[in-house]
Amino acid sequence: MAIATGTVEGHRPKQTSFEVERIREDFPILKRKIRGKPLIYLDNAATSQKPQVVIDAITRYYSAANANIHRGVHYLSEQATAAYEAARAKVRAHLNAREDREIIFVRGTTEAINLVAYSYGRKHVKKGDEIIVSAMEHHSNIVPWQMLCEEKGARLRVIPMNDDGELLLDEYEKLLGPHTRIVAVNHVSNALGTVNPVRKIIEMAHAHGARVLIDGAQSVPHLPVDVQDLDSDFYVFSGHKVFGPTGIGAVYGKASLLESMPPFMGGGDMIRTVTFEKTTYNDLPYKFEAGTPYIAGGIGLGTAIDYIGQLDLSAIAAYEHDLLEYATRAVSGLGGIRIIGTAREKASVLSFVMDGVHPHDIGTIVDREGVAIRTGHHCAQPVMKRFGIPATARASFAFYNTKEEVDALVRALLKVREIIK
Ligand code: 7TS
Repeated sequence: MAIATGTVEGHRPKQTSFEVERIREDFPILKRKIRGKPLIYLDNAATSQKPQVVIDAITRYYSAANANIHRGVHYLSEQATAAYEAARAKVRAHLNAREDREIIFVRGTTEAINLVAYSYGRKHVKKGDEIIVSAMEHHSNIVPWQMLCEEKGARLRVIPMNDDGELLLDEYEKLLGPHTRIVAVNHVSNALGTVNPVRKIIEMAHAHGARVLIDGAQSVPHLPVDVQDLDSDFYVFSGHKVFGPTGIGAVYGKASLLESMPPFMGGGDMIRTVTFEKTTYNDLPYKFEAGTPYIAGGIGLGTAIDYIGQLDLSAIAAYEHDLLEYATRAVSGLGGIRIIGTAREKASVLSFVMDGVHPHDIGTIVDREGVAIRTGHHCAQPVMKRFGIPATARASFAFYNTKEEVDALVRALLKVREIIK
């Protein structure tokens, strides 16, 4: 039953090419007008829009199958449990994890990193140990590690980057040593768009016996991810950036590591037995899922994964690459613009500053033209500091964006120039 599985099977056959106009039909919000102009949504790194099938799956769940999971023996509860667990299986398959129990549902990337830092980190990191992050991390992949270091008397070390926004792997090699416990790096930078060589980063960490967490918030929406091929110890992402709902995301962790870790939060569902003397914990993944989870969110995420699964992902990657190149050429062509993040390997992010114009003014003026971009530090203040700027304007793309929309951005930027001379 569609309610139970939240599937888009039967929705349409797997696509073998990529037709953007057809794809756009799936996203109702793209028909909206903003101040009388068509919405041009270029803030996909912050959150992506949702296809109708995802919206429908959530509505159908609440209209016809709402019940608490893992507890009831009644029909609805069994149906809701089956749908939620089917979503977990979809996430497992999408990341090519070995087992469903290696997928833990959380609120999103931020909670995912906090879970690993709190549980794995507090158990394994001791005074004098070192945790390595990179110079281009989102605050969510800095602050939890910093808190852990403060608590344990450990040290946070940082992989530097060059002026193009590429990590310096020879410097990384020098940071690695007997004290390194954890390396935490993003796969794709939200502020620069850099695609990091995470396979190599993981291999180098493992050679020193360190564990690796990859922040996949910006990669899962754009690249195929295979956690077994990467040999990643932990890989985390947010549902809302992969065309699913907000408030749901996942931690992938190798079963052997998750087994050895203490729970993150205590409460219902994560226990096997409770007495006032002693509590024993549930099996994976439930040990890490205390309390009633976001059931509709999990089901919605499963549907989002089905949705991207029936698209031609290699055609999409090529399309997005082409769109980014087109946008980079068009925006740099305006003059007086500096692109922040010029790595050889990039995905779907165009950050820039304009001579004499504060990024916030760029954002406000282009918004009047119906163009939604993000301005600010993008929760990556150390990146701004590294490039000696307070903020950037950032256009970030998804597969439903078009060259015409890039042209509209360029026209809006010309307006900025007209207004602020
Ligand atoms: N890591 C990266 C690389 C991110 O881009 C983000 C969100 C997060 C972690 C946190 O994800 P959350 O879902 O838990 O909030 N990035 C952005 C952004 O670039 N603009 O808004 C949110």
